[in-house]
Amino acid sequence: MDEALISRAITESFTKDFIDAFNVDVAIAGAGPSGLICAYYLAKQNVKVAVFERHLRVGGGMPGGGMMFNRIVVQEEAMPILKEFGVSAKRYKKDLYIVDALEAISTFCSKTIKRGAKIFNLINVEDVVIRKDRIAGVVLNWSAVSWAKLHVDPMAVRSKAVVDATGHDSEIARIVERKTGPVLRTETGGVIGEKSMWAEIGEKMILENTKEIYPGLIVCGMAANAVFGSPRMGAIFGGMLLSGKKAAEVARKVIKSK
Ligand code: 48H
Repeated sequence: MDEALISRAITESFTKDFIDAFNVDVAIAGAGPSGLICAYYLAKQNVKVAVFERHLRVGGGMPGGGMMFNRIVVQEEAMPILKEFGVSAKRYKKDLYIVDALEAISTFCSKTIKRGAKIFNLINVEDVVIRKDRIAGVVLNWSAVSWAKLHVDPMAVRSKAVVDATGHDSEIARIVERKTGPVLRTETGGVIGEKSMWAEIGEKMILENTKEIYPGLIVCGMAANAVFGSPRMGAIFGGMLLSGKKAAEVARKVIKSK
C-alpha cells in the first residue's frame, strides 16, 4: 500500500469535483434539512447543484432533534417527502408522526448525493458575487480559515441562483443587506428577524416565506422565517422539508427565466 497513492487518489477525486462546482446552476449555502431537500429535488430535475456546508457534518439542527432527544416530529402534509426518501415514520397522534432524526438526515444526505448533487463540507460561504443587481455566485473559504481568523483571500463559484439555507441566522440574506443596503423583498428591505415560538403559525408561514428575496437569491427553511419576521416552531420539521422542496421549484423558475 502506497501512502502517496492514497493521498493522490483523494486529492485528484476531490479537486475534480471542486473544479466542476466552480460553475453551477444553483449554489446552496447550508446542508441542514431544507438545503439538502432543495438540492435533492434540483438534482432530480437534472439541475447542476452544489451545497456548501460550514461544519464537519451535514444536517444542521436535525440530528439534535428536540433538546437533544434525537427524534423529530413531522406532520401529515410532509409525509409524501419522507415516503419518497423511504424514511420510516410512526403515527403518533392525529396528523403527527415521529421520526428518528439520524435516520432522516443520513437518508436525505445519501439520496441527495446519489441523485447527483455535490456536497462540500467544511467550506464557509462568506460573501456573494453580484452582477448587474443580481446574485451571480458565492464566495467561499475553508471554515478552518474563518474560525482561525486567518487573513486568507477566498475564492468564488459562479451560479445562476443561490439558495440561502443557513437556518436561524439567514446569513446570506444578511450579507446582501449589509453590503448592498435595504434591497430585500421584505417590508423593511432587510432581514426582519425571527419571532418567538408558535409552531402552527411558524409552519404555516414558512412555505409562504420561501421565495426569491433579491434577483437570483432564494431563501428557504428557518432562514425564510427569519428574513420575513415569522415565528420559530421547535422540533417539528415538516415545514423545513416542504420549504426545501418549494425552494427547488422556485430556483428552477429563476434559472429558467435568466
Ligand atoms: C456554509 C452555513 C453557513 C455559511 C450556516 O440550521 P439548519 O438545520 O437550517 P434549516 O433551515 O434547514 O433547518 C432548521 C432546523 O434545523 C431548525 O433549526 C429548526 C426547525 N428550528 C426551530 C426552532 O424553534 O429552533 O441548517 C443550516 C446549515 C447548518 O448546517 C450550518 O452549519 C450551515 O447551514 N451554515 N454553511 N456557509 N455561511 N451558515
